[in-house]
Amino acid sequence: MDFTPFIVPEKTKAGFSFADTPVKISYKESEVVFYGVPLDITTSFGKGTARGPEAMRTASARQIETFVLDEKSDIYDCVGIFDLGDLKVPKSKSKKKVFEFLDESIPRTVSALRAEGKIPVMMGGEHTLTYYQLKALAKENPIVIHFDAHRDMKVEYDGMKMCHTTPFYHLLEHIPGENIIQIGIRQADNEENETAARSGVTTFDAWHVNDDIDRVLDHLQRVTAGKKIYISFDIDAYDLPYVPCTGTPEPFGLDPFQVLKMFKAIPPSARLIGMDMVEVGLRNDDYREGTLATQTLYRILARKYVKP
Ligand SMILES: [Mn+2]
Repeated sequence: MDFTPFIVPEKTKAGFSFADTPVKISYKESEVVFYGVPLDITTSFGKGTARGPEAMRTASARQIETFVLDEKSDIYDCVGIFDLGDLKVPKSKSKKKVFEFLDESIPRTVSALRAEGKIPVMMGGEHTLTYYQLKALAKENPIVIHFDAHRDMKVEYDGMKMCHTTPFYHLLEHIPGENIIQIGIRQADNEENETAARSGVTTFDAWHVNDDIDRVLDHLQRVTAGKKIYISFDIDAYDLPYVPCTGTPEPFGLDPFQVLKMFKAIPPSARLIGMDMVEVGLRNDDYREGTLATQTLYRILARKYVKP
């Protein structure tokens, strides 16, 4: 594993590893490997997601117990967590140069982690980043569970092919639409809806979840049994009052109990091969989103499908 493209957690803005503990576990002992990408160059409305990794590291290291009360177990008894730190994204004015760097460094990191049997967890940063991580995992043929208020399936936006509203359109070149489940959707344009329908993407919009969650749970249980899975979680899948810092919050969203039910519907026979938590913001020392993002990640990490 090449550690050089990363700033070690102690030298990041937070100054801590994710879920920091007094006795650190080594990379070798770990099963789940976190890394941050503090990228915020194409977001169109609210800024602040460059501080997402900082929000999650600080909340997890300083505020949140590693004991997960509803699981009656410590997160470290569930999985070994190691944090690589933040990817050193070049400070270039050219978005093209930055994306070329990401397109090379993220797949290389993810492939190296998978070759060593690790589960990569990316802390964003804007949702654009999911494209680079998930593209590298496409050959493992995962079922992709995408929690978001938005489809992120625009062909381009503001003249940009790669940006925070387009990753899932471009991922359709690498992942069959039939293997993608979008949950919590409540904003998209008609073209995105048509792209999703034409590609065979399964959609449970926020009203589906609110009106009949059992149907969603049945589906998740059925299609993920015995399969490799990837979870992409945009924090704005949660309802607007839960997410005071993210760039594009939306009403009619999910609540944490609904999200937990969905994580629990995925059976132990599924196997997580990677995940990301993106669009988390930090403003005015408001760690509510960092806390919610961390607690969401803990609820996934406590599940049996997180064993390598
Ligand atoms: Mn979103």
